[in-house]
Amino acid sequence: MPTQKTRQEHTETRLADWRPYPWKLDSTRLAFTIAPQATTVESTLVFGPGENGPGAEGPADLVLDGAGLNTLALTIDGQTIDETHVSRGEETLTIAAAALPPGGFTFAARVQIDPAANTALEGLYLSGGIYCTQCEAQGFRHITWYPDRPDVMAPFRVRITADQPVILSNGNPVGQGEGWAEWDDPWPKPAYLFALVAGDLRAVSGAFTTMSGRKVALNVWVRPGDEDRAGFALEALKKSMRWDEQVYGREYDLDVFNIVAVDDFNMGAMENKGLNIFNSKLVLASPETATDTDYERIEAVIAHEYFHNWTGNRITCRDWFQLCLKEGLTVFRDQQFTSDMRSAPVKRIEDVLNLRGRQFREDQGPLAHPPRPDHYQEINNFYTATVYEKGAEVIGMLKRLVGDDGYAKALDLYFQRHDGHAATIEDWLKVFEDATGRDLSQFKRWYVDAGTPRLTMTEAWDGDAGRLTLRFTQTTPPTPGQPDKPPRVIPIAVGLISPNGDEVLPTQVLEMTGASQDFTFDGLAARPVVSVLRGFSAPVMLERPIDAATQAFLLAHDTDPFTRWEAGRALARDSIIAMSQGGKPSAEYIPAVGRLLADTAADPAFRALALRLPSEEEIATAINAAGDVPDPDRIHAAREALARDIATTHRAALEATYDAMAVPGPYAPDAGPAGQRALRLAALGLLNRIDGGARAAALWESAGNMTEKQGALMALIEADRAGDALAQMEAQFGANRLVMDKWFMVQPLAASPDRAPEIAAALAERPDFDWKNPNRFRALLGGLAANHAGFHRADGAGYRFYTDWLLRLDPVNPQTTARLCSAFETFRRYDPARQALVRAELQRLAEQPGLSRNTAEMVGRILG
Ligand code: 0A1
Ligand code: ZN
Repeated sequence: MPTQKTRQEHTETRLADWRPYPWKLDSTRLAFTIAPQATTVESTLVFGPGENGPGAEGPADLVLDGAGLNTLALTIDGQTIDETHVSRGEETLTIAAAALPPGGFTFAARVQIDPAANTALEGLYLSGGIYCTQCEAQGFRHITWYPDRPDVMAPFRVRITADQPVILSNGNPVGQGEGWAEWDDPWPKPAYLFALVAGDLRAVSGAFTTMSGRKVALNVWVRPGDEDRAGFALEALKKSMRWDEQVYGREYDLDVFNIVAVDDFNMGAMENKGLNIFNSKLVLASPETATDTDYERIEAVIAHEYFHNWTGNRITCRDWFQLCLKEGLTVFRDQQFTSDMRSAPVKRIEDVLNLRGRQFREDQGPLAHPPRPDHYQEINNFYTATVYEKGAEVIGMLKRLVGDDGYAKALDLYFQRHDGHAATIEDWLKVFEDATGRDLSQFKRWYVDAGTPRLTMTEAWDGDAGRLTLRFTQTTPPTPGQPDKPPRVIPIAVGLISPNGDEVLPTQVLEMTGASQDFTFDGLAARPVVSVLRGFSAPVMLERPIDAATQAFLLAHDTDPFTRWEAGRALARDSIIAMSQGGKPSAEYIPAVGRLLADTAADPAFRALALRLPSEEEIATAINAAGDVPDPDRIHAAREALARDIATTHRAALEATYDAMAVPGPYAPDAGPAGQRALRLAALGLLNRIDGGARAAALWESAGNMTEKQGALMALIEADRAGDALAQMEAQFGANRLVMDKWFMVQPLAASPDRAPEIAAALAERPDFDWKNPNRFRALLGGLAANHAGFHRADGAGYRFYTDWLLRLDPVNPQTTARLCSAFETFRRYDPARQALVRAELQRLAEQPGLSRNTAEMVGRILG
């Protein structure tokens, strides 16, 4: 009987199967003739013998990737290829070795593609009349036949004919005329970094002189009419270029750097060589349309994409399993940049909140995977918080372990050794080993093991000897496919504080390597309070027996801003958990909030973070981690009750804070005034619980910027009196897509849970719910999913609505559909009735005929 292959065997790609490409691609020439339904692509690829291919291992076939191409011609050295030498797979074309001169040959193809029909937004597509491309991870195969893998790198020369005023590609412009342009990119690159843009665009331009004195032309390309919202992005680009020179010694390497904003984009932005393409929400900003958070994110993403020029483009990834090589490092670099531009402690707290909210959640559920996975079905499903944010945390730990000098030496060696190549995590760790002499074999576990370690700390105090012993124990729960986890290297930053509040031991990094390990501190006059995991020195969950009074002490006295904030957070979290389980808030918490409000010397941005209550999602996560079943309705009620208690107790101080934090004068998106606005809105959020929305209504009327407008609007929705404000916003901004995305998002997000799914459903009926636009789709569905009690409503209305729309989007845009499936990744935390409801929805997805590979993989993994 023939053996039947399982579906999984058919579709899974494994790291262990990677082999070098047998041919060397010396150059790539492309000629595009652009038309909406029939764009012609002519490609000329010059191949030479590969280092590991013909000669070394004998003659090799030429395997090219392609998907959805209408192939018009295929030649080798100008001769049509005999069909007997060609075989076709699902997404491949194989030309037999017998048809290939072993010393090298030129492969040429002519294909036709249909950008207007491309709703998946992979390859060449149209966004609001602008032709643009998205080729990471495997979009280039939708453009033409090619070795679409990151380790095949070549210089590109591209000629584009299009009836469009602006025509762009990678590299430097080498010629242009009426309806055509030619671009040359001398830096060898893989296909995923290719880009093309053609359309009616306007540039907001500037210039940058590099450290060696070369002048670079900078352009931010936007649609006519959007020019006045592109200046901030341009300035952020200049700051990024300077920072990368000053901090990493990295200089830009072309004559021009172009950024293009498009409205239809599956992700945030893309680092195509010399031609970054951005989701317009990460470029366009004005005080009236963008919030402080938007401005900070634009600055960070502009930096992120620019930094990829070295960490991603000049040094790329050998294969997609190494994705965190470029993404973890580039996130780490953009985090460093933001810390330097703004407040480092505030940035660290924000990053930890994001990590815990998205990555810890991922690590605790069925989608858990290591930063470097070793198998996948659909690579686009691995652009995850684990690859990006945990990938960055791992680099932060490495830097903590080897020190700043060791890190700088290792990075210099990395750029020197791997420039122009496609590298691996092994290469990355080797430069650290070679530069510092350390053995990183145990450290590598962070890259290859999934799951968040649980770190337990207990204390033993010997008063006679003046000795404190800290015992740490680590365990990592099983994750899919990885039942047992050996111990990891964990850098644990510790400080000791004397009972009078003075620091007796400044921060020290303890290096834990065993499953259980003791660290001793001698010569102590009195038992100190331990401040542990300072700066969040490792991405672990820390458990320690600690009473509320000690937490309050740390909130008052800790010199490390992260652990200080964390102490207050723990008090708030424990209070809400206790209340949701029928108990009372910690007696320490509400007085501690009073002290925080009185501490006017502290940075407003820090105080805003400390004042903000943990989200319902965070509470559910904590209840689940403690082995209990979270009840979304009770969590919601408890959080509301605590907010009301705080507002009632501290009304006067909150009002004073609200008034004091008004920012006079014109709007500036800088960290200082943004922090004041954040604190003001945090105070408003609490007061809103007891003033019936009066203050929010007044702020809505007076606010001159979107930060305060959106804050007021959310508060008005929570107070159930937002009707007029929503109508005004629609009247004023109905034609502005980005502002209307906010309008669609805040309504299901801030609505009372008992109405959120119905509100989302009503919004989905509107003609301006342009659901094929990923931003609009994510605004509405993401807004609902972020309303914890609303999404998880016991009758399953949230789950049903959400699934109905995933089913509708999947055939149109599989990538965005698959990403949004992660809303269900936590379903096993909840009670059996909710679990059954989610399971039924996931089943409904799984059984949909023709479900995309992207979504099928996500649903399959979540169902387990
Ligand atoms: N490399 C980009 C993110 C990105 C990834 C995939 C995309 O399409 C599937 C698009 C963009 C970054 O890290 O910014
Ligand atoms: Zn990136």
